[in-house]
Amino acid sequence: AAMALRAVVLGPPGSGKGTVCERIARRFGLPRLSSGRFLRQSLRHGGELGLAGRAEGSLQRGRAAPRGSHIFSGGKRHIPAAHGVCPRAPAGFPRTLGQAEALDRICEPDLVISLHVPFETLKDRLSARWVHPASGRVYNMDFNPPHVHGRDDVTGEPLVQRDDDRPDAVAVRLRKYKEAAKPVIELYRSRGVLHSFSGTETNKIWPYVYALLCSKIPPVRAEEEN
Ligand code: G5P
Ligand code: MG
Repeated sequence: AAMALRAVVLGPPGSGKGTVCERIARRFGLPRLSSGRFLRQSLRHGGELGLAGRAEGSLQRGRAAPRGSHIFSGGKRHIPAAHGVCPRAPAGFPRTLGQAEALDRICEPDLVISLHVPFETLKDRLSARWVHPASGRVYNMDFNPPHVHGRDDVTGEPLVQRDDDRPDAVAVRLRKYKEAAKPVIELYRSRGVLHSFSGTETNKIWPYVYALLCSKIPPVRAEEEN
């Protein structure tokens, strides 16, 4: 349990950050975080993590949250209580150079996984995505459909589509991501911690991610079918 691996998963909207992190968390027993999920939860709970209310409109239009550092200051207070030490496998964070610098002040990531997926694939995936807001569980009508149409597998509660998964919002999100992520990716490349993975299917990317992680940290669970 003293083994500390601070992995970060970066990638455009729909690239499979959440999916990959979920698998990493399950196989390697690492706590998982998602900055996007933090934001959405905090909006739903009236901004108790210290986020400005105006983040909401931005999220729905597909823009990055205003004053991104607030995500972090919110997360910083929240994470240690929930997860012990510091973020071990956050998805979608850091998204800007400022956030990368803020993360360094807490802990420098020793492994950065960057996902590359063609735009057409991203659009198709996101239009088929359904989520269970309370738990953050994510489904896809083609990839991992729920057992009962439109219902969460665990609670049976209704699934919803995210407002920012509309094609116009996806295009805006992708543009923002590219702009902001470039210097972040360069930073990690220059440190020698960046590992990039390209493909149109998470199941084909995953074995490489899994092998990379196995070289750093022992899995707590054997590799199964996916
Ligand atoms: P989020 O929530 O971090 P995004 O836009 O970065 O949002 P998103 O959309 O959640 O990323 P993902 O996590 O990369 O995508 O992808 P996923 O959910 O695992 O997979 C997408 C879909 O494809 C799912 O339905 C999944 O089942 C399916 N899928 C996966 N693999 C395959 C496959 O191989 N085949 C098929 N057919 N399907 C597959 O952040 C939301 C917003 O919050 C703001 C930003 O505005 C962001 O857009 N935000 C921040 N702003 C500032 N700073 C930050 N740090 C911020 N973090 C978030
Ligand atoms: Mg996600």
